[in-house]
Amino acid sequence: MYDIEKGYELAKEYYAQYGIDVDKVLEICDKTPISMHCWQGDDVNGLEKKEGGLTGGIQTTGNYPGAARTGEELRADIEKAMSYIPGELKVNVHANYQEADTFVDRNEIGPEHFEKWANWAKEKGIGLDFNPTYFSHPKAENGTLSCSDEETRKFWIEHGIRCRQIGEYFYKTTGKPCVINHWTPDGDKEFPVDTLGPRMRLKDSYDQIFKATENVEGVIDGIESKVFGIGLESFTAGSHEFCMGYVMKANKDHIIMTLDTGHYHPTEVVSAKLASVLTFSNSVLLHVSRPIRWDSDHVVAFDDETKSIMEELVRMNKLQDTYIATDFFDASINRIAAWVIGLRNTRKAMLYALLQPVEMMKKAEADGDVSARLAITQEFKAAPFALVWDYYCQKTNKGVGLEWLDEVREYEKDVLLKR
Ligand code: RNT
Ligand code: ZN
Repeated sequence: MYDIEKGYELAKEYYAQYGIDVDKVLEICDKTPISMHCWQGDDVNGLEKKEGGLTGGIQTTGNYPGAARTGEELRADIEKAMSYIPGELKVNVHANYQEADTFVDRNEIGPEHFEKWANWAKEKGIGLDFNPTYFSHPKAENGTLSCSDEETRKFWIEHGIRCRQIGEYFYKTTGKPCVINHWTPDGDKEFPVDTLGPRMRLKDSYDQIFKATENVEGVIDGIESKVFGIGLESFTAGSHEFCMGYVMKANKDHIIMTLDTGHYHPTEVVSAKLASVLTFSNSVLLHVSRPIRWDSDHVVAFDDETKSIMEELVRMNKLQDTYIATDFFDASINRIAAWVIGLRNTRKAMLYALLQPVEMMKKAEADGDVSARLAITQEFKAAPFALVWDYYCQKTNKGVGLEWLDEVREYEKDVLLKR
């Protein structure tokens, strides 16, 4: 290993030339929470005692061995991954990760079925986020919150209500606000004749869920849109316009938009949407993912779009008002490595964005000096950022460079392959 301290000192000098205080940047980066999704660990299968696989127009591909089969295994894997991810983390649980002794249906779940998660999080001093599961269930086959069958719709409304109550339980147990993401796959393979009816029902369902739980505390609600799902290619009830309309009309601080990086047409990017949404809303929930040609949910990369999103948040001074969560599921590689790579890349992009002379760039722009603006933004693409990243990983004891990889391989041999 090279002299990391020495590298850091040099990098500090480099950044100081531009008025950047690297120690301060590291503090901000370290304290900004990222919510780590639990579902990478078992390919979104969940822990319910029931048959039936993943539905809802999402898909994991690959059959790498070692997926977690129980809550204990999943939490152990999450802890293992967390030991290589610097910065504050929360864990994001889905409703189908309930741990009742026998099967409890979605309209009957309650805090008692999530005690193991809550106690574990409390013990570790981390916050929990939550998600209703409006998929992988026989009653979700013809839609959920937008379903024309009133009995079915009622079932799912009850599920949403219970999820907000569980969110409050997480808040009360951990002392940290619980961010709930509401996503329904509801849609159609073919073009429906009635496109308004499902939306009116979806709106009414959300209204009912929020009305019935208006007194819950410590919960923030993201409404997630999507362009299409597999088998639901022609129509999505919860489209971008629908969700944006819902959030803006609700005009409540706790109801915000969820922007998933895989949920738009291939040439659209979330980074370009943030400022417009934040003009009308104080906050936003991000699902950081990596779409390859479609919403494929590849492991987050240290790519241009992830960096652009973080740059936007830093430049708008909105990093602290944004809930950042990851959402990917790759079953073709070691699942712990998937978490570590994806979460480290998300954090890395945040640090990269923070290590830029934003005031200097803004001044150039305000002065109309467009040449300087371009020169500065380009210069920083090759700044000695990796020296700061390595130091940060060392300081937080999360493994420098590829150190974590051998340890994850050991864990695979000792634990995962024995499952
Ligand atoms: C699906 C959405 C949603 C899910 C999770 C598992 O397209 O992105 O957020 O990935 O609920
Ligand atoms: Zn998502």
